[in-house]
Amino acid sequence: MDERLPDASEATCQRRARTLCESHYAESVRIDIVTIFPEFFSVLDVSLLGTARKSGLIDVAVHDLRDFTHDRHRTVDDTPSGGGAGMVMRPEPWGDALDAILTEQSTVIFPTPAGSLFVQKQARELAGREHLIFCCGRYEGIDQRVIDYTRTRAAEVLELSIGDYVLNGGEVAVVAVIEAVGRLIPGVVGNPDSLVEESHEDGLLEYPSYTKPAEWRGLETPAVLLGGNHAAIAAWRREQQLERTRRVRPELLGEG
Ligand code: 6GU
Repeated sequence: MDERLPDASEATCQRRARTLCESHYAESVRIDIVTIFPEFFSVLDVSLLGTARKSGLIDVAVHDLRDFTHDRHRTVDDTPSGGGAGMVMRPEPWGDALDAILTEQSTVIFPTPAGSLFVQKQARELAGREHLIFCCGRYEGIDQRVIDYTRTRAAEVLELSIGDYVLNGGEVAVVAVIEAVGRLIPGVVGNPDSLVEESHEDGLLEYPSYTKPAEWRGLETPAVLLGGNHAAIAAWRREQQLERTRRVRPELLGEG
């Protein structure tokens, strides 16, 4: 059967388009998540990412870390060596979970407030990987030997933070990273043009947007946007990007 016939499913067409024009991207991106709160990740069933999963562009599996424990209480944590507050996740369940999931092609991500800052450039890099594993720590973190051991087994290991504040665990951060990465996988966002003029894509914040009506509650849409002069509109938007970035995030311009 000629696979170009219109009865090929939309997913098949999208996969083929990706294979043809973006040959460095895998057929489908596989994502494994290890967590003690699998139910947290039901959010990945909805919206854009839910659609991408149903169409086979992203293949997500969520694993319960407690399934890799061997004691009656399904223990995952213990007191910190050397003393101190809180609890640390024991290495054994993590080792067994990663043994079951990891390959030499895997990129393994440990979300932690002690990691390097996750930024758009990294989202673009991760969108080109074929297998991502997210290891969600809770409590005071995971025994460091898990991360050090995994570095000897995986293609790459990253410790990533999503910002300078503390969350109770990596789950919310992982949802944020998966959304940022997932929308850059070819075929996930219907119109790829909408990925171009966004905040952070060119190192600047996005310009302000307006739609109809031209006047609302006494507030006018800037006249330049209604004049049809495309060069003038592009110049105005660039100016707005620079003004906004300088005001809100001067460090992005090296002016911090
Ligand atoms: Cl990745 N994890 C936790 N627990 N807190 C964070 C974070 C990650 N990024 C910022 N705060």
